[in-house]
Amino acid sequence: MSTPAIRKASTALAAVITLALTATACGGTTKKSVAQEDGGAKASHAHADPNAATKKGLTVAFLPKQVNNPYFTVADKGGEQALRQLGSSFKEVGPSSATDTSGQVSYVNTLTQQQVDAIAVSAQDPGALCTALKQAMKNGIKVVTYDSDTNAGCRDVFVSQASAEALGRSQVQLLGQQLGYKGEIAILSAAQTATNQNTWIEFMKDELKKPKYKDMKLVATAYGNDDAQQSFQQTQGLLQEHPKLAGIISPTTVGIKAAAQYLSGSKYKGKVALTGLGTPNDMRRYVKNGTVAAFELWDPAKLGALAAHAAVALSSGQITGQRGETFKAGDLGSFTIGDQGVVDLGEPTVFDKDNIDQYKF
Ligand code: RAM
Repeated sequence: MSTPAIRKASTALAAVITLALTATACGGTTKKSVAQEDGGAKASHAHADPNAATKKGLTVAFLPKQVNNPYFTVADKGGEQALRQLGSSFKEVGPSSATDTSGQVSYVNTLTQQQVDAIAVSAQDPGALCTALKQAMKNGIKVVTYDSDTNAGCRDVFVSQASAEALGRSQVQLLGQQLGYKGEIAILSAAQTATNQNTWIEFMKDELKKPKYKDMKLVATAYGNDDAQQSFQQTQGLLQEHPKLAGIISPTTVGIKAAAQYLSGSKYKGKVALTGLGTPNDMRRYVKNGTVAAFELWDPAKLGALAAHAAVALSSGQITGQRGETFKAGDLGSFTIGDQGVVDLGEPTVFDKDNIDQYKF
């Protein structure tokens, strides 16, 4: 799990290494990124050429956490469409369970054997895919993580839905507003190893330390594994074990939908607050029937499209994954790579009864 403390430490270490290497790398002018330092798999002398022609006829494989999760269906469709517009090919492979890390590893190995040009992967676990992904990169395959990252050294670029910090803090802020900043709360997450959910949860806990939340107490974190039935049962369990529970945050589209379904058919409807990350299509009925007041998300199709553009920009040599490099992503505009090779899609949208009908995903 990537905690703020760990990230700080690795950034500091990377800064030291960067200083030591700046004098020798690429004639003394090119700084090496964190991703390169702790990865060791990438060509250290690669230079980005922002004016290089965009390659066509590439094959980019999408490997979501879970193929039968509607969120990834929408995200990967966005990737497919962008690739079609760019003159390249899309394929999608992946496990049907969000806790099948060895399945994800096998898919990476197969894609490496097939010599695809790039892989866009949403990682079920930050470390489990690393050996396989480094092998892919050694074979010249560009690796983009999207939605859920690996450790920074195991990919070229992470295409993030929004700032992880903003996402984590804002879910607590939304629940705080709904509860008048009082009461016991719980988190219903996805898989216990999921990088994205775990990073957001760290920021939620940090947000809760602020004085304004002194009367809000996190009493439990449960894991529904992005499985509808398990998430439903975990919600039921949370309410049984914590009869004073006032609110739940579920930072997963599968979890929030299942929790809303449970609350909506129970005596807790309208009494126990629920927020988190959901799709407008899944949540519309629960907003309209008074189970949920407000929740948030980004546009998954745009996330997939941005991952596709990043993969093609990497394969074309327009970017290498270093901080400060920029690339164009069609209608989405121009993006700059930030610290640790992270690119943010943008700000999430908060949905409530007043705006939810404007969104159809
Ligand atoms: C689920 C997955 C995904 C996450 C969304 C919010 O579909 O866990 O990784 O980004 O929820």
